[in-house]
Amino acid sequence: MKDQLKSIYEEAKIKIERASDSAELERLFIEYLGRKSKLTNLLRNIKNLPVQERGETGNLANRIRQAIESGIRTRRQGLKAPTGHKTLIDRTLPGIMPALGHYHPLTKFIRLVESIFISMGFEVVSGPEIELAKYNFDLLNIPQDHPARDLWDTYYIKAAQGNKSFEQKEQLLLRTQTSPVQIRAMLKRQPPVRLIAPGRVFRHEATDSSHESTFYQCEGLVIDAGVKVTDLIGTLSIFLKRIFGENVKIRVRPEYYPFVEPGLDFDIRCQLCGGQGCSVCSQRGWLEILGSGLVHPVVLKNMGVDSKKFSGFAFGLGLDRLMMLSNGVKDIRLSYLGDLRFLRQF
Ligand code: FA5
Repeated sequence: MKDQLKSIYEEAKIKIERASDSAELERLFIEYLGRKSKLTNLLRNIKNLPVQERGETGNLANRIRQAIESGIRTRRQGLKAPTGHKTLIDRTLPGIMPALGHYHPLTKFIRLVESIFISMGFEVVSGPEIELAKYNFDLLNIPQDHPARDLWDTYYIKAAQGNKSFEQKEQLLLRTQTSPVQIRAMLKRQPPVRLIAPGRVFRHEATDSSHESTFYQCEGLVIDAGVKVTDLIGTLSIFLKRIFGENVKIRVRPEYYPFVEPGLDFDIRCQLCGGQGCSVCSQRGWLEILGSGLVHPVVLKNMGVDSKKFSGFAFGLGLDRLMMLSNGVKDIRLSYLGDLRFLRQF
């Protein structure tokens, strides 16, 4: 609809510039702003758009309506102005509308995810992308030299040789997951806690249609008295239904993560191939979208939480994959190419 709106504006602008008398302008007024005009028709249809598109499209339509109206008004005055002297600048021409940008599809999707969790009583927190190994691994129950570190292909950061201004005392890395935010957040909080932490993560991985080396995750953490696996499954099922609708097909299966016990992976029926199998779901018909589980007692202790009084669940959503499934995007890499032909579709 945005493209239609823009082309109506471009067409009207040219016709208004070329109008030779007031009668022609009156006719253009009816053609572009009248009750039966294409623009008014589009304005009426905005209510049928998906909720997340309505605001932005409505805003654009109203701005175009105002620009056409003011173009006709300015031109009318120009036609009435006394003639007889030449000017180098034609002040009666309608202004040029600046190109309108919009948020990246991932940004829009992250805001949608945040709004759903906020409506369930979660707070939104953030953590650093350059992280200390102790938060990314050690305090998450992954000691140095433990084979579980191999689950994540990590970019480590070394101080430049001979750089005296930067003395590296602790091991730095680009965080491989948003899980370290769990620990950082709990250093300043006491249960009960309900939080999410969306953000960028980095892995030294070969890319394909569902894997990137830089991508977005959203961590979730709930700690309270008596939190159970059923609370975890219930919360995430509500979230996924809010994104994909009531009929979404979810599959929960056991998985190992050192910082939870038990650990669970959530898969979603691939919305791109309807479960038939495609390159995005590696011909499986299901796509893994998140890891989760009940917070391990060792991690609760590292957070300063008494595991005899409290329990909790945590999860890490793959935001890129969810955005792809929700928008029918067939390759994760499209999000990071900066190709306007892709971006303009959102
Ligand atoms: C983790 O990163 C765990 N921190 C998740 C977790 C949090 C488990 C809390 C338990 C408790 P994993 O490596 O599976 O797990 O990544 C989580 C999600 O990120 C995956 O389900 C997937 O949707 C997404 N993901 C993983 N690797 C990539 C990648 N290379 N490109 C795009 N998305 C990815």
